[in-house]
Amino acid sequence: MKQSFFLVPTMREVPADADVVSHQLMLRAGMIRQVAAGIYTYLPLARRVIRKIESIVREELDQTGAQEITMPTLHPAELWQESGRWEKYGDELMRLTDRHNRQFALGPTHEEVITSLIRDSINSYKKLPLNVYQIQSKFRDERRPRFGLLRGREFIMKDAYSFHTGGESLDEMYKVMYDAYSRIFRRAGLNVRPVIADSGAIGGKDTHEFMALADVGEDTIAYSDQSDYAANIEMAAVKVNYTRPDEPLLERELVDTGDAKTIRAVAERLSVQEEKIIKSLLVSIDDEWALILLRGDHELNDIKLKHALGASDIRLATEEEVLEVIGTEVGTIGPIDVKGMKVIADHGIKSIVNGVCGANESNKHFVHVNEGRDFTVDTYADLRFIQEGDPSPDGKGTIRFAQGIEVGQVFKLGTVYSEKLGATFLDENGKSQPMLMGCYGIGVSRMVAAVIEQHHDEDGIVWPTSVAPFDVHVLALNVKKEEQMKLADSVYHSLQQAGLDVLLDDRPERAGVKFKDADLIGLPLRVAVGKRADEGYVEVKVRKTGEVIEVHADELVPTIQAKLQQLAE
Ligand code: 9G3
Repeated sequence: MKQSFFLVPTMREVPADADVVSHQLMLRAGMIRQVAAGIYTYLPLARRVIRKIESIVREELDQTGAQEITMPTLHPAELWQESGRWEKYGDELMRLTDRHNRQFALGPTHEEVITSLIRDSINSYKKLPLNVYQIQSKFRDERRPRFGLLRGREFIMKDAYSFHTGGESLDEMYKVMYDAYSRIFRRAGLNVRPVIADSGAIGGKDTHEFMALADVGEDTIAYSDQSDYAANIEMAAVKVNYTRPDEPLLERELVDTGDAKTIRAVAERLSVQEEKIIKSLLVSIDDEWALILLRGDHELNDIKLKHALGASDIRLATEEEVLEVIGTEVGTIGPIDVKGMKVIADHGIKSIVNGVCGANESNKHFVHVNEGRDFTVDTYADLRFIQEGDPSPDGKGTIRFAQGIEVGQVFKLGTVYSEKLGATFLDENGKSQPMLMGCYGIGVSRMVAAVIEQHHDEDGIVWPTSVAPFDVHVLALNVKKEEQMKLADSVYHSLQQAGLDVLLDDRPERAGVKFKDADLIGLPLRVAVGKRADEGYVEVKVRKTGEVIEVHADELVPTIQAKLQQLAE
């Protein structure tokens, strides 16, 4: 491809509204241009990277026996009404009406479409298991689209759906997909950790997310420093055996704490450790009030609370509700003599002796408070967020945190959709059963940004060879010099003859501009044809290592092939 014709509008300046490196570099390297918030045009360089990622995905999925289809992005509302998700998903589901005033959704995911297709085309156990996938645009009206392709409103996803007669078959498929994902991300040059994840609103149980480690990642991963345990922070279990210090129980006292409302303020006011304070939260759990107790230095993990109680709707009480229900302001509520509600405590409370808690009276706290004597807990559960330094739940090593970009997820859906949409099969005994389902997603366009987050330096992108938009960047440093242009052309053609993708910078620009653009675009190898063209010598630079060597044009192809091979290892 000759750059003088190629649509790659590079930019020198860093765009103001791009906050993360991958977004900045994709704009500056002329890979994308925004049309509207969270909506982008993929220019040729980005299109080439996506095509390489898609072919890795297709290779790995096709060899598992998954079958590629393409489902529509326009979904009739009826399907989403049948599954009950038309109402459930509010503003995030993009909706429109057609000329006959019929309602449609722009597909954020395709459980409804695929399940209705399978319901109408499969009904015998003999035809299962089945795994179908597509690579298709998705639409989700994110409240705050940001970070370029990392969180867009229209994006490319590979989504697969599998159908099974029973759990064993689903478990097998889950592992097959899990392993295929590990291969896909490794081949794409991504450093990815599979983590135990929360199945969220889509139901189903086993779920793993594949996290590309990156500081800009929005998800926090809790991982062990001595095993392969890793979990999304929301799901990381806390396995700590709390022991109550064997101090003598002191007489409970009511003390004035003035306007101290936060844990820190109360700790300072009473000169006690935060670990000795009983944090009390008034929470509505499926419209019933409950008092949640946590140690002062711990935070409530509402996902764990929801799972622990099998609740579907959890929310913190507002200030007004606290005043109305308990009769005092937030920050002075506590479990002593609290009426008409359950007291649910995180295990961490067991480590408190002679602790502090709100007195359910304005500006007052109790000190020397002890569970059992002064208040009782109805239910203990693991309710807190895991913290760095906690022991790993698998008993090996200590928990550390890392940020990750979710680039893939695998779910066991169970029969959540097949029951709602009537996807049943006749088993060996001719009995009708709902199919078990799994679903598996990869953020294809998000992967482009994740690769850049993991592969860049101060000069620009450093593409792994497996997904680079081209293999080699040939620069004719001075297109006015006939011998340089001639040699650049012949080098360009001999590399293409060798089956390589080559970008030839034949623009009438200064050498400095060409070098900067080459570093920005980040192709794995750069061949500069300059002053020594008349002796037949060119300069090869390895983008990743900065290594520069002078090579005679006659040796160039084998040298380039050897370098590409080395980089791919
Ligand atoms: C919606 C909207 C947003 C959504 C969903 C539905 C996320 C939704 C979860 C999934 C689960 C898997 C198949 C491929 C892999 C992921 N955001 N999810 O269901 F209506 Cl507006 O998409 N689906």
